[in-house]
This record gives sequence, C-alpha cells and structure tokens, in this order.
Amino acid sequence: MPSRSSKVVRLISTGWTSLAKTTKAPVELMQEALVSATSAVGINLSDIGGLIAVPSLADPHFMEAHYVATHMGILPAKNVVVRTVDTGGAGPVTALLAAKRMVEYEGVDCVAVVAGDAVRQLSGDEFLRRADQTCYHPASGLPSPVIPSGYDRIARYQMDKFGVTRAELAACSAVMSIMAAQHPLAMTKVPRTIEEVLASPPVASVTNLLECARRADGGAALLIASPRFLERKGIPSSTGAVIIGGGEASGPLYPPQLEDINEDMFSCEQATKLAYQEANVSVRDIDFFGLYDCYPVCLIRAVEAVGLADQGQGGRYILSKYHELVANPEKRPQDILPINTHGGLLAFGAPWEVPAMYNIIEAFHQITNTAGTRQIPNVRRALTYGNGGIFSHSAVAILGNGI
Ligand code: MLC
Repeated sequence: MPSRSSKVVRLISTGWTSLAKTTKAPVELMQEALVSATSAVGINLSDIGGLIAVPSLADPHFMEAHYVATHMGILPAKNVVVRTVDTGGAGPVTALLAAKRMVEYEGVDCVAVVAGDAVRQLSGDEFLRRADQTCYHPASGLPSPVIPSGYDRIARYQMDKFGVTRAELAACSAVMSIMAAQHPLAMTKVPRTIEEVLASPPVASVTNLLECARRADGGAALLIASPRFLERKGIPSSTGAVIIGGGEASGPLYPPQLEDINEDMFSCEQATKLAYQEANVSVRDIDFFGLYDCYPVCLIRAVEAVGLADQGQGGRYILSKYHELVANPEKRPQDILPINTHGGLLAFGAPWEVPAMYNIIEAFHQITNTAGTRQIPNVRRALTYGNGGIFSHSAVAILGNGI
C-alpha cells in the first residue's frame, strides 16, 4: 500500500449534471459538472493546472481538451497543460490514471477530468449515423446498428463457448434496473424483470432494446490533486479517495467474424491484472465494483475478469444474484451485489463516453461514505472499469480510503 507520502494522489471531488434531455452543448455540461466539483472543495477554475477531456459525439472538436479549456477560460494561462484522451468509453478511467501520472511525474498539483455529451438531443437516425461510423470497417461485416451488432456477436461467442444463456444476458439488464431504481439521478425509475427485457423489441440476434446502453445527455467531472495542493488550499489531507493503482490493455476496434473470435481480442483481464498488481490487492480486498455494462456480455465478462466469478460463469453469477434480489425484497440490493449501485449504462444512463465517470463517482461516494441509501458498509477499496469501442480498450483503476 502507498504510504502517506508526497506521492499519494487523491481524487478529491466529483461533480455531475442531471441526465435529462437538454438543449445544452456538451461543453456546457462539462463546465456545469466541473464548477460543481470545484465549488464542493472551495476552489476555482483558475486553481486547475491540468485538464483532460474526452471527446463528445454530439459536438466533437479538434483538440477537445483545448476547446474545453479555452471555452471555460482555463486557457490562456501560464503553466496549464491540457490533453484529449480517446479510448472510447474507457476514456474517463484512462484519464483518471493519466491525471495521477501528471500529479506524480509532471509537477501538476490539481488536474480536472471532464466528459460530457448530449446524444439524447440527437434524433435516433442522426445518433445511429454517427455511432455506426465509430466502430465501422468494411471488413467487420457488422450491419447497422453497428455497436449493438458488435456486442451481439460477442454475446453469441460467449453462448457458444461457455454456455451463457439468453436469460443470463437479460438478467444483467434486470439487475441493473433494480440498482438504478434506488438512485435519485438514474433514468430508470422502476425495476424490470427478465421477462420484460426478453419481451422488448429485438435489436440484433440475441440483443433486445432493454439490453442496450441507455442513450442520455449529461456531464461529469473529477478533480485529482497532490497533498501539497490540499495543504496550500487548506483542504483536509484525508479528503476523497486515494488512487492506488491502475492498468490498461487494448483489443481490436471491431471484433473478428464469430468463427474467428478467441480470447486474444479481450483486454479487461489484462487491465485488471495490472491494476491488482500495482495496487497490491486482490478481488477479496475490493468492497465495491463499478463495472462497465454497455451490453450484458460486457458485464458478464467483467465479473469474470475481476474475479467475482470463474471464467464462463459470469452469466450464472448475475442470474443467481437476480433471483436472490427478487426473492429478498426486504434486503438492500447492495448487500446482495456490490456492483454498480447506481445502475450502470443499462439503467442509470449512458451519455456516450461519459458513463465510466459514473462508475468512478459512485466509487467515490461509496469510499467517502456519502452514498446515502445505496451505501455499502465500510468500503475501503473500490474497483472501476471502463470499456471502449467493442472490447477495444479496457482501463481499470483501484481507489482506496487511504487506510
Ligand atoms: C432505450 N430505451 C431504454 C433503454 N434503451 N429504456 C430503458 N433502458 C434502456 N437500456 C428506451 C429509450 O429511452 C426510448 O424511450 C426507447 O427505448 C427507444 O430508444 P431510442 O434510443 O430512442 O430508439 P432508437 O432510435 O430506435 O435506437 C435504438 C438503438 C439505440 C438500440 C439502436 O438506442 C442504440 O444504439 N443504443 C445503444 C447506444 C450505445 O451503443 N451506446 C454506446 C455503448 S458502447 P423514449 O420513451 O425516450 O422514447 C460503449 C463503448 C464506447 O459504451 O466506447 O462507447
């Protein structure tokens, strides 16, 4: 474990906007979230020495971070460095780890990470036109909608190779809806059943509408700082969570044909292994998991990668948790399943590349004991995972309470 030395880097504050459909531009959502994060710890935008932004789909810009920093008046300024990170939906976690390195090795004392998008603002056709382009390649053989079709291919691989069932896939959405129903900001207010998920309109061969990441608008921000910054600003040194380790790995932008898929294309296992190594922890040390769940197979593979279930058993694990949740309505969901207490992409809401921010923010709330009715008792360490493209990038960060 890291000592309380000058090398300790903390996630000191988080901020976010509502996920309701808005007419605001992504950059405005980012600014709203960032101002909420800075005011929570009594600092100003001028205190920020570094900014990392992830690009939006609704209003993309050349050098997104420079655009955002200029729009917000963070630039021009001396000694401010900004960077755009593009690892798809893994972006926020990649950015969190990059911010840690900026503090550790580049002498930046306070770094902001921002993400925002407004994909609900786009018409369905326009959203698909843009989304289809992101993971498209003529050799992929993926029909529109390209992203759901890509995940569908992986779901079929998982069914063929490991015997994952249709009910196990649907259970992921049902379980996430049970979690979301207890979060005031979540888009999904009412839990759904496996039967309802299976009865929703088909989008691809083994993927229905309620098994797709839920399109949303929204912005989110993180503040990462050194102990020196906290001291200078008179902020208590134990504020927030310590970033204790992380790992990343990559896969292809689009999956091979079904018959050619093998385990080589996946990257979450390697990213998690590296993160556990750097943080010097194992699955038994993690009290909360913020796992990417844009489609059920992503969640199923994630519970296996982090070690909550053996390889090929992730679907069974989630289905058994669904039955346990339904059979025990008097129990708090987080006492049955310490995963995505906010409801994830499938049920909380998914503004394109923003959602891994929510995994991090929920981990922050759990670690700082501010998760309200969703609080898991005594959270000492939390794991957050972001996935980009169609299993094309995995970033895993482990946070701790510093004790
Ligand atoms: C959709 N709806 C949901 C839902 N998904 N409701 C509950 N839970 C969900 N998970 C609702 C919508 O709110 C809407 O209701 C209605 O269903 C129709 O949805 P739509 O999106 O307006 O429909 P349509 O235009 O027909 O498009 C359907 C779709 C699209 C499946 C093609 O929604 C889609 O592509 N979704 C996936 C988005 C996605 O892939 N995101 C990136 C994930 S990959 P109402 O009442 O509002 O009409 C990733 C990695 C990365 O995260 O790098 O990005």
